[in-house]
Amino acid sequence: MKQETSPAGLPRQSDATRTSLDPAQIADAFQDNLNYLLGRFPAIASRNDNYLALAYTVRDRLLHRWIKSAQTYMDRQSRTVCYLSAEFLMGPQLGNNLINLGIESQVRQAMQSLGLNLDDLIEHEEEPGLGNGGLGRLAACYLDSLATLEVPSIGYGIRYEFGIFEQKIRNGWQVEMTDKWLRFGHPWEIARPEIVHEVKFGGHTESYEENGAYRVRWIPNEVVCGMAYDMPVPGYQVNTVNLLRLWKAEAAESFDFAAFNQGDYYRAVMKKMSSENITKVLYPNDESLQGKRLRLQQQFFFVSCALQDMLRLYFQRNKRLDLFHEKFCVQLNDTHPAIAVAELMRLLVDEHCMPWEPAWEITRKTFGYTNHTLLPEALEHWGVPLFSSVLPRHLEIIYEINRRFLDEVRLRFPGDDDRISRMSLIDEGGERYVRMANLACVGSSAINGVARLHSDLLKEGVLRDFHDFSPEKFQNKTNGVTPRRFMLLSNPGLAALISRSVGPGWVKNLDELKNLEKFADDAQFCREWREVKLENKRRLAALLKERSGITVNPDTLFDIQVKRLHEYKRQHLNALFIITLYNRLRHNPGLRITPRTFVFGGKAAPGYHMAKLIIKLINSIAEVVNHDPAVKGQLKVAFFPNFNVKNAQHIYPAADLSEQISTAGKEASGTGNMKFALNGALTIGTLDGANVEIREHVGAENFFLFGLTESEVAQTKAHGYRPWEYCATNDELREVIEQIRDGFFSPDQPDRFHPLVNSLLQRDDYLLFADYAAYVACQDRVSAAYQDTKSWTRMSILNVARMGYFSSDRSIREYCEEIWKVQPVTI
Ligand code: NBG
Repeated sequence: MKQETSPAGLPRQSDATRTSLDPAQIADAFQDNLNYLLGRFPAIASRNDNYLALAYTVRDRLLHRWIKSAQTYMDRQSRTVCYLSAEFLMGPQLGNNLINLGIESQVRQAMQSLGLNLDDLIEHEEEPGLGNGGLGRLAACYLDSLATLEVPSIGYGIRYEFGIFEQKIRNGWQVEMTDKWLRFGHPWEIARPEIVHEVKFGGHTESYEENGAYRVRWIPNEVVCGMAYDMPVPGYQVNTVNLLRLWKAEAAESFDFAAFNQGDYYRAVMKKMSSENITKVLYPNDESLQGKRLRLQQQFFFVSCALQDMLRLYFQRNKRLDLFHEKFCVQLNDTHPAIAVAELMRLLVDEHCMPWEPAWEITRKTFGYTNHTLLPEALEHWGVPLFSSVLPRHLEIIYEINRRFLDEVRLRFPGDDDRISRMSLIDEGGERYVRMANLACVGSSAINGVARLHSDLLKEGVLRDFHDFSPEKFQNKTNGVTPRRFMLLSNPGLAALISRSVGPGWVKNLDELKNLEKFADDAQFCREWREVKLENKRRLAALLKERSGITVNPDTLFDIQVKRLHEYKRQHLNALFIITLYNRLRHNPGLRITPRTFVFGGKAAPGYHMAKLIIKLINSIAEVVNHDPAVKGQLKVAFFPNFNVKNAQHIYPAADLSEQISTAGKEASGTGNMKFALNGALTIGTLDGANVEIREHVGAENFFLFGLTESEVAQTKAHGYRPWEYCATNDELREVIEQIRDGFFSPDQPDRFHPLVNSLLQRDDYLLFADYAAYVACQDRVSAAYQDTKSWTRMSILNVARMGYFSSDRSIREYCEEIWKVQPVTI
């Protein structure tokens, strides 16, 4: 990479130590940071000290590109994408930043010269777990692609003090520990005490007249400050470094001076503490948000900070607000930031005195909304009493948006009262609720789902009325993942083999993987392909041993399901199959099967009892199966604790088989499915989410498909689904269910799994029983296919070769062209 000139205004002398990419100078800079930033010297430096010294050294090398990017965007007044998301699962930063800067080998050399091992330091980093799962990780992949495609963009989110809990497994049960990611300092963020916005809460509103116009002022009863913390987001081998700006809540010092001056010092301090609660902790998903005032406060808090920040940036170069939507486009990552629609209206109308109509025009043109779920229970709504007590002015604004909107609906669909009540921003059937998805739809100019099937189902289902009303707003943007983190960084062996064979261009242009097809029958290449996989499996085996105490054999088929625990994802269907295999082995002592290692990983929401019981079931099966000599080493089950981005990077590269077995119509897209396939795993899956498109791309003959389709699921339910009948007519299934019911896997408490068994026998909401026979038959096909090493390797290569479409670069390019209308800006 060429050495850049220093951005104007920075002292030249210090540039070399802070920017040089020469190994000797990197080593000097490292020593400098160890001494002067950390106050340490080599003989006593801990691994954390060394990690921090290196992180600061690398950060310096990002900073001048960062400054240059910001300066360029300001000078050119570039149109900027603002990605609003309550979650960003960024993963560890050091390794990724080295790769994107293209300085890994120089830094490795520098560390070597100091007697340090780079991989050790990379492995030391704990990640900021500021998200639950796919939605937060998607936001992080998208930031990587935006920077790599040189698109001016800012991610706006929340700097939770405690991210997603850390999962421990004790006695087979999930135990949650607080995540203290800030404990040892976070070198990748820069605090911006001078970038602070005030956010109001509660109180009441008053109307007044000004120059003959009707105006409203909001008199809050609480004011909290949002302070910016910035993280640099470098693109891959470009000079662009974009910004992730996370907000932390702080007390507005001046606000409670009244209490303080009266000598009520304690009340003033209490107030400070309660303000700071707003960004204390991330809410785990899959838990009812009913009545969670703090969650609504979080959402409004970060959205208000973000919009005020955009206005601040806008006014640095513009005088009049009417071009705001030309300079900023704002994407709502699910409904969590949907309150932004009302907040932008408030800022424009109340604070900047703009008339309603042009303000509404700007607002609608500014926003796009991405829906990430079809599960009705996940659609956010807030009780009107709670909402009005937190955001009284926004409720008025929403009523006004709604009044005008429903007038339009009435004009188009006269007399259709049912439609009107369905489309209303307020649910009036019984207790009244504000419907956030409806607000997001009405306030956006584009609405998209995250896989083709999901986008189609949105139009036919949850968002049908909005599609009828404005079909032109609806689009699909199939998810993608970044090949930098999920191939180059996490699977260096595979990445090197691919680059040796087809050149390094695939990292930025993933369609070039297509060129691998011609190697699918090349014996030498296939051998190397298998060696890479085996080596990855060995490494995972070592890690599993360390984390779970379980010994697994890398020569067996690694069958992996890692993702959040949820009944719709059907980890328990996988468990039923394991027991089926186990029973076959028990009943037939001479039986030889394709030896398998089943690996699970994933967190259950702390309040989701059934999901936690499924974790206990998996571990209980492991306990029995792993110790039964009858299986003769042909079956192992392991639960990898604390699935997160860092662990994921060790897991995907080691998989032979990827389990994507959700009930059709439930998984919006899935992105783990893409990460597995890009690392050479074959998929066993249903026609759900992005599986449908993955199968089309890799070819039906290279994908293990089973199960009911979405419409068959709907039909089965419509005809009165009777799960117990499936159990009665399938001997293997019946035996499995009876074992679980009778305490075979829980001798210490035989009725432990009754809640699970009863829910399956009586309701089986996710149709495990209906899909069981097809799943087992498909798994038998997998076992047979794995026996033919040559053909399996070929399928694995073809999977990778044909997965180029699922790069987040492709997704982001589509968003840029079809929704955001933004152009790249070269730095
Ligand atoms: C999740 C879906 C996944 C999808 C990710 C990213 C939420 C609300 N949705 O299927 O369940 O891959 O979003 O789009 O977390």
